[in-house]
Parts: sequence; C-alpha cells; structure tokens
Amino acid sequence: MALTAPGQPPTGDTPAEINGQLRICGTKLCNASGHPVQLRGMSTHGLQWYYQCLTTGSLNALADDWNADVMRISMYIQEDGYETDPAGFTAKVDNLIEQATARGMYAIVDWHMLDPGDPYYNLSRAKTFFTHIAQRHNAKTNLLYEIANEPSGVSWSRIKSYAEELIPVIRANDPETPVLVGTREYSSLGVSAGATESEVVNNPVNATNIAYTFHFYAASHGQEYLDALSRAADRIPMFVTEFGTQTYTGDGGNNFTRSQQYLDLMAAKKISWVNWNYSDDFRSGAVFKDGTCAANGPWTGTTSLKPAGVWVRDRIRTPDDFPTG
Ligand code: IDC
Repeated sequence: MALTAPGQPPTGDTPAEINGQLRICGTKLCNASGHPVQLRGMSTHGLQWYYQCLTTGSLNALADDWNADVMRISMYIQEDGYETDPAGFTAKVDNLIEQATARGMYAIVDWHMLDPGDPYYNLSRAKTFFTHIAQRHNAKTNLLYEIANEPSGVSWSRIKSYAEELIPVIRANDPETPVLVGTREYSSLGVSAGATESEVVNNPVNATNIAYTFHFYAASHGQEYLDALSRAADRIPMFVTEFGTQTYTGDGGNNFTRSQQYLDLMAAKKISWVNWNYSDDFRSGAVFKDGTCAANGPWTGTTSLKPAGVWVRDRIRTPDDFPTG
C-alpha cells in the first residue's frame, strides 16, 4: 500500500497513512496535519535471538489483529548483536522496516545499546548504521530513530553530547525523521539514580524534532517514576519506547493495576508507548507462550498469549484517536 507523501492529505486507513510524516511539536508528537497523536504498539525482542518470531503471519497479526500503530525494531549492539555482523543485522532491520511499512505501521529503529552503558562506546558503529538507514529509507514517512536504548553509568551531559554528535550525521541524509534520545540510568530520566527529570528539562539536547525516552516496568517502578514521567511530559516531549507490566527483569508477576495507572496518564498526555516484547521468550513479559514461534503461531486472537500479552493486546486494540484535517 502507498504511504501518504509528505505534505499530502491521507489516502488510506492505516496509522501511517492517516497520520503521515510525524514531527515533534512543542511537548507533543504531531501528525502531518499538525495534531498531537499517541502511538501504541510493541517492541520486538533482540533480533539476534527472536528474529524467527517476526513472520508474515505474526507481523500481519500485529498490524491487523492487535491494530498496532508502531513496531519497535530492537537491534542489540552487544550480546551477539550488531557488532558481530553489521551487514547481517543491517539487512534484518532494512527488511523489518519494509515489513512495517507495507502494513501501514510506524517503525522505531532501536539502537539497543545496553552494556556497556556509555553510548560513546558504540558511536562510530552508530554513525555507520544510521547513515545507511537514513540514506536508504529517507523517502519514508513512517520512521522514528531511537539512538540510545538505555544509557547507564554516565552523566546526562555525556548522553546529550553523544546525541549532538550523532543527530547531525543522521539529519544530513534524513532531515525529517524524529529522533528519540535515551535518558540517564536505563532511560529513567535519571530517577533510578535518585535524580529527577530536571537534569534534562534544564539542559535539553540542542536539536529540533527530538523526544526523550522513558522506560518503566510496573512491578518495579512505582509512584516516583509515574510522577517524574507526568511532570516531564508537561515540559519536554516524552516517548515511552519500552515498558513492561512485570519487574525490570522482564519477568515475574504482572502489576496490571499500576500498569493501568501509567496507561491512563499516557492517554491523558498523549505520550506514545511501546510494550516489551513481541516474542515467545520464557519470561512473563514476552507476550507469546513458549514454542509459539517455532510452531509459526497461531498468531491472532489470544490462544497463544501469556497473561501480559492478553492484557496489552486489549489495550493496543482500544481505538485510536487520530485527528486530521
Ligand atoms: C532483556 C531480555 C532478556 C535478555 C536481556 C539481555 O528480556 O531476555 O536476556 O534483556 O540484556 C530493559 C532492556 C531490555 C531487557 C528488558 C527486560 O532494554 O534489553 O530485556 N529491560 O529486562 N530495560 C529494562 C528492562
């Protein structure tokens, strides 16, 4: 299906067709007609481990049964990820971008740096990778670039410097795609280290068309996190590119009550969100039951889903509110 060209009115009924090229406007994410929108969807697991969960059937289900607006393509750099085979992982990401595009979903290209937590460790790799992505996909209007999944053990000013080095490299080839910047201590806005969102609010990245990321796991992260996200969203553009209904290990019991409090806040403030993760890993946060991917489904409905999957599918299926015109 054809995507809406930049500056043109929508021509179809998928999320990417209705909304077209996104842009950060003030503290919100806006569609091509300048209205704030909230995107909701799923993150893949690491492509080095769970690429086999991303089949024609599972991606169709994500778009047409889950009604996801956005798919986050989680490409780890370490842990047998990108650094071991740059060409191979780049080809996988290229393919998944095309798959999301063909189904009318937005795609977040997630540079999933995690350990080491200093984003500079992978800066030259990031420049190489994002230069390719930006050159190859710059005509698309359905992308977002997440340039640092979860920095840790470094100051906010170092993360900010990293962003200010990488963003111009991306923009030289793709001036339109919004960029999502990770925050201190596992994209907690510094809260996990006892700080607050003020370190970002008072010292923002010197670039336009960017948002900041926040990650939470509802069984681990309570009122302090919720309040920080709420305050931050009134001052700076926020995008929740990863959350779980369980603990930060991606495992353990679900706290759906706390999760719903976050979702209510994010709905009220139009904060986009992405849940971790669309795979059949054994942990409770992987939405599919063990063995689903090897059996290639069933992908639609709830028979293959763990409790977290049933819960989050319902919430992604809640009708979108995409104002146009
Ligand atoms: C976890 C995966 C697990 C994997 C581990 C490797 O669930 O299978 O072994 O990464 O590092 C994050 C990270 C994300 C984590 C996830 C759950 O971005 O990579 O996935 N999590 O622990 N931040 C907070 C939680």
